[in-house]
Amino acid sequence: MSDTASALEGVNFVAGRWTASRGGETYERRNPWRPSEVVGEFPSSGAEDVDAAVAAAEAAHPAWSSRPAAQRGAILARAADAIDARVEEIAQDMTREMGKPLREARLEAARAAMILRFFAGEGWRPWGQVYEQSASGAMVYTRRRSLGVVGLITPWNFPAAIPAWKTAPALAYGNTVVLKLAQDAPLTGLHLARALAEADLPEGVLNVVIGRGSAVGEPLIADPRVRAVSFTGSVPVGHGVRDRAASLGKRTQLELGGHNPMIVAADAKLDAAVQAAYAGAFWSAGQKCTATRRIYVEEPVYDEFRERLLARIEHGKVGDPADPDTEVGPLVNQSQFEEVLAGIDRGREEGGTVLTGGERADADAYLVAPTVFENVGDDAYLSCEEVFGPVTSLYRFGTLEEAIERANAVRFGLSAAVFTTNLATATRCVDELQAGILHVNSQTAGADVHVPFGGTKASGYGPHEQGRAAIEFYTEEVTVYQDA
Ligand code: UN1
Repeated sequence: MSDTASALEGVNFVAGRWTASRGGETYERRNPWRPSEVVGEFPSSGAEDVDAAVAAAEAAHPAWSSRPAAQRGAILARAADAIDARVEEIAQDMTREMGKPLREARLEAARAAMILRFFAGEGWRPWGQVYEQSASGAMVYTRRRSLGVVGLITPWNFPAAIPAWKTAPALAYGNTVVLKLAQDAPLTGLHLARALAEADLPEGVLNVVIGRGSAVGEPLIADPRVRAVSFTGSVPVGHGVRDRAASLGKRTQLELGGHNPMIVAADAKLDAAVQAAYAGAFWSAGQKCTATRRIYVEEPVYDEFRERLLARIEHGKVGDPADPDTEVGPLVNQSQFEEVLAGIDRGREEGGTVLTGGERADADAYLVAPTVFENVGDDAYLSCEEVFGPVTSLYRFGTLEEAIERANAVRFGLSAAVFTTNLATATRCVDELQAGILHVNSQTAGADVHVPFGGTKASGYGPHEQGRAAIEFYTEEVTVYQDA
């Protein structure tokens, strides 16, 4: 069905074929650690490619959706095996194309296999509920149906996990897919398509189109054959996607930014809190929508926490992401790098004090040293807006009530963490913190594959992703009154 030998050679995947874009245009992707190194040439696709991909997906839908769900699941399970067999290769490609440190890239590649495996199991789980009709006692039941063709628009920061966690449920529940991969990390996503192709996914069930948002995303959203759009990325782009898709009557799901707080109570285990702050703020160079952007520390332990966090930063390994010991690597590209440096400058201009970092850390790479601010005002830019890099701020607090109020005082609500050994403190935070994902004594980032993932407030829109929650977005529910 497909020529897997060419699967990773910088091509789209349309109707079961690895193919250049129709217009033949390409772009070069460079390694953010050594920007002179070209990782590969990829298609700069356009509306014609989207049209062909959507046509293939639409043609494939009737047969795919009528296949027994367990058989669809079996294909996902085989694709999971194919990914597991290549975790190292996928991780190396991810590191080269978008700079995620290898130690995290390996975990993420393995997580893509876990996601496929979870959704493979959905083929065996219930699709509806049985009731009695009130008047007659005859049966009335619900069942779910696939939507048809779904459009998935994925970011570069989790280039294995996010394409997997949108594609796997879409396919498991019987939809066919057009997946737009991020220009900054197409190779990792092609590995997912390759694994599914090797698992004998019928042609047209998954189609991958690589290119710019305006050239690929827009026609994909506008295409009348596309029933639903799931998007992960920035707030302004996401709102544009939602407004356009909603005006066309489409189902929409957005996973957007965050400005995630961590509260450290005076009774917390400080070493664990410091480790979680470091990991949450700096791993993946802070390029996670779940990264820790604000750390509120209770007055009696503030100085001690600050000292230990700075010591942890001293010992953290920053640099070449291909070195398996590296914890903090480069930012993904020059414009993100410039934006992060501009955010740091703005933090300084508005009165913030840089305790460490705050500057370029390598002559070639888009590397910014882990940066910690203090004395940042609650209304300052850094306290309110997402700077997508290794930048976090420390704040002192007096009472828990005050900490929760300040933690909630942003428009985002993705994740939040509290460190405490006091059950009442933990419970109050769980009750009152405005976030879709709450952590008691663990870092703000991270997502298990089998539980819902998604934010509140400006961080998300539509049903949550992952776990069984994904069925809400990728299916529609029908109610059947069945009389004899
Ligand atoms: C995680 O914290 O492991 O783009 C997942 C993001 C989120 C996913 C975070 N949608 O950063």
